[in-house]
Amino acid sequence: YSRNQNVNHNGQQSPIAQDEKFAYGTAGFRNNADKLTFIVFRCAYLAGLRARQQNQTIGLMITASHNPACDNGVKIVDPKGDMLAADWEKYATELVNSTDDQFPTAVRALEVKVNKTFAPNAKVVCAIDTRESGKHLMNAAKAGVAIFNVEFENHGILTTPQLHYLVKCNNEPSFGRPSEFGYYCTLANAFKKLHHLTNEPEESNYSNKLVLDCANGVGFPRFQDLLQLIDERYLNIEFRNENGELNFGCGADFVKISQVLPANFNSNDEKCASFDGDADRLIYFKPTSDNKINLLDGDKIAVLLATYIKDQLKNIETDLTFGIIQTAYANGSSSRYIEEKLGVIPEIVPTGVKNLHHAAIKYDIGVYFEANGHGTVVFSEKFDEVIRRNSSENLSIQRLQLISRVINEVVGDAFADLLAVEIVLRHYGWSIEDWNEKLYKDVPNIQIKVPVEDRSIFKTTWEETTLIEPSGIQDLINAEVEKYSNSRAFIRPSGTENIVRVYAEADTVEDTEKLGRSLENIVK
Ligand code: NG1
Ligand code: ZN
Repeated sequence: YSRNQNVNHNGQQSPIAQDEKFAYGTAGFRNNADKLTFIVFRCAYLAGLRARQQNQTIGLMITASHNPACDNGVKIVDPKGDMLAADWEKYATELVNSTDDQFPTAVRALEVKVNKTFAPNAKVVCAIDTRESGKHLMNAAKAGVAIFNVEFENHGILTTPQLHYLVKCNNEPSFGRPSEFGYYCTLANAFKKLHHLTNEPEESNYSNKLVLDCANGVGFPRFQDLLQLIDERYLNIEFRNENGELNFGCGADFVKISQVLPANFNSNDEKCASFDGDADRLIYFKPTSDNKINLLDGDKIAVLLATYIKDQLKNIETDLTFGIIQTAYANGSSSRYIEEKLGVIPEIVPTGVKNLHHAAIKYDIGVYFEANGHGTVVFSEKFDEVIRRNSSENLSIQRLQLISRVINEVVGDAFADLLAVEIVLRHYGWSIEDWNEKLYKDVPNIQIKVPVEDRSIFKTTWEETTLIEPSGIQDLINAEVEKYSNSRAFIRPSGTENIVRVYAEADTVEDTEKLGRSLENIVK
């Protein structure tokens, strides 16, 4: 499992140049699966070391989410089920970037730095998504963890959020049973109880029918497992894109970026939703007659859930703090609505779940969603005290107790978010059109992926909306943005793909497209 002896999942030699560099990005390491064997091995070793340092369970998730099937990736999950601490991301990058000759020395240096006393609770739990390369990489992970004799658990094919949940439950048994079945029971039981406490209005447009695009990924088998515990009376799901090519012409990322129908959908379909390849993202959409769609993305989900929670809070006397976290990719209309109608000033943080999560946990109730459909709601200890441990008959308190259980507060989870959205739609008696029209209307927006040779030359300010390097480019962007009214646009390097992302908003679809394309030409 060295750079020199790197072998891909087909058993072919795939040596990695000693000086090829990799970086632990927004979602760990991602690359063509052929390159990942030695990376997973080294990361697994690091996960073992982290487990010993913490004397707790650490997670290792092998997935490349919405990337094409030929890619794979690996990320480490910290004891609370959240993303790896930043200083350890640095260790990961250093370790992976060392040459074969340097590796043993790098390992020893790290072991000296990290206190690794007796750690009987150290354990690494590992899961893969449905990619062909997964099993081979699982073996590399097992070998990496074995360097330290740390206990290793192979959990097979799981969604990313399921693995995060397992890590958290291993370390905090009071949070839930640390098993796949425990996860299904927690979600399904809370959902069914909340269903009973939800009074659908007499004149309701809600329908429990949903057509679900599984991105040909892990969402299909695992959501079916969950539905074993939820009767069709509650939720009637028709699955599409179950076993074809992963993320190909389908899935949440495809639908969000291209804003067209995914494969195998048509304009007669009513309420539709897409998971991404590892089922941590969820978006909804309604086909329109011209084979396009009305998209209900992470921003729409955030506002829907926030509206419900705020409505319940109105019936309770409490001083719980409430926050909503977004990124620069949030649709301008959603941010304005949150401020004007929900009375909350949304906090804008850099892209990447960990940034949103860290900002959200400062509130008693913190709603965070990326526009791409990744997000959740987190709850504080004070919420536990005031709401969860309150045995009151107050219906709103009971609903908040249950919605906080339906939602997977450990991490953004497409399954949990889907259950929460369905409950809330039923509560208001809304069809997908009602949801789309009654809150706010998106301003036209476009996202373009521009392939570049070296994305590391692009540097932005903290909130990512201004380019600092290469110098001069931001002036060109500003000049373009000024040409259109109510416009906003920025360029930022992706942390997961070798591209820069262009984002633009303007008054009309045509102007948005023009603005986006002009920025694309600037970086090309
Ligand atoms: P990058 O490639 O850094 O933009 C993308 C998403 C993130 C996050 C990660 C991890 C956008 C604009 N970016 O990151 O939000 O989900 O992937 O999957 O959607
Ligand atoms: Zn994902």
